[in-house]
Amino acid sequence: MSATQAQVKPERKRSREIFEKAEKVLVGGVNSPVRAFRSVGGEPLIIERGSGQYLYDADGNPLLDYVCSWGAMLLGHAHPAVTKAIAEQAGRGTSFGVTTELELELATLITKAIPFLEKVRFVSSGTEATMSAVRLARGVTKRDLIIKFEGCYHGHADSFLSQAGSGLATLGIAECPGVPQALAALTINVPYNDLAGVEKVFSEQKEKIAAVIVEPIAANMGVVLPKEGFLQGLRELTKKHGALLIIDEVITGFRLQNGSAQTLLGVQGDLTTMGKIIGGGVPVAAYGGSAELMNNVAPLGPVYQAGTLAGNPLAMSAGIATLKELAKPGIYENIAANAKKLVHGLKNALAGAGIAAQVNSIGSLSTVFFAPEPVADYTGAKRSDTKVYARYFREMLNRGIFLAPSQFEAAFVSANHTPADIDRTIATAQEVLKSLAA
Ligand code: HOZ
Repeated sequence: MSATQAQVKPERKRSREIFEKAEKVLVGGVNSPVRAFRSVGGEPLIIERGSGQYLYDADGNPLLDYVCSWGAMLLGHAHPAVTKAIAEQAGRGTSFGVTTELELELATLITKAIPFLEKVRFVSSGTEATMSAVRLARGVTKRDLIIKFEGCYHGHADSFLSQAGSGLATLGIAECPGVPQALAALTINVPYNDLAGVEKVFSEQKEKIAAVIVEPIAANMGVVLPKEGFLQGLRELTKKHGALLIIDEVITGFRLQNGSAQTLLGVQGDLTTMGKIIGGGVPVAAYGGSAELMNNVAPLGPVYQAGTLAGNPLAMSAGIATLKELAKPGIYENIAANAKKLVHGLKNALAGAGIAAQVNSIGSLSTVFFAPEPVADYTGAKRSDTKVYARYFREMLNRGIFLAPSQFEAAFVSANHTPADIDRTIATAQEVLKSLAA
């Protein structure tokens, strides 16, 4: 029996009991559908605590975590500096509903790292950030239509719930009931990487398009990279037609380097949305852009947006501690080296098992698609064999490795994952993939 086989099927009696009780009082036993493991099967996890790169379930089983709270925990769980900052702030008060210097500090860290963001507004979730950015774009351009891309996910605001990635892709919800038809009609979907498709929409709709919203690296249909020239083409088309370009960096902000993915990819949006990492695991998100644009937001302008807990001091403290850690030399290089080793190992493991698959990746983000052809858009992502992904997920989980519980999400490597963790993951994947191919 190998080392990885020895850990097969850990006992999760207490977790099961908690989940069964949770199902009675929480919808589906969860507070976000992706946690319900519906597309991969098996029992949803109940987590008791996290430390570094590990989660520990309610039965005490350790899990090497590649979900990292859907990307928020780039520094791993319970990072000492982040924990200390939160604890100290908790002792001073958790919410005032009035401005603190902490908001200035986090805004300064963000605008210094991403100089084309002159002003930001903090909100509490990625959904709020993208929804507010679209409202601002509509308010400024006095136009109603938006273009988004199939398989991209920008949170759960009404405008974004058609042909969306993440949980909607996972559950196969193409159009969401409850979104008024009149509102849904204002969102035009185009395949990711299809610049000609965007051009066509602009030529048909001329001056009606307020904004194009895009993930600079799609990570909610699994990881899909932008083709060369795609983002630059969006930049040119939006400029030419007087629309705004909203770059949704809720996943990519501060992920690939200490700042924006836009800088790496050679594009600059009019508005940028961020979340996850900038809150260090506490609810923080933001949208920002030039002062000229952002000054249209209330109280300086008429585009209204507000929140009792926006800029919350606990959340700001966690964000500040996180961004200070991320500014230290070598962090991103280390994460990227481990992530590269993982991707290389997974490709070899897939080839060794004789499984035709694609491993899309950049920096700490990656997805294994069980598809023989390259995946460059949502149609390609949906060609992946999700039943095989589900078995792969379950067998890895049985061996203590927690991957995204859906084909249409990314795996995240954190600053805590070590070369030894990566070696163990690859060895486990080799074993699992061989068994899947058998
Ligand atoms: N925001 C994440 C996107 N992949 C999913 C988290 C959730 O829906 O709970």
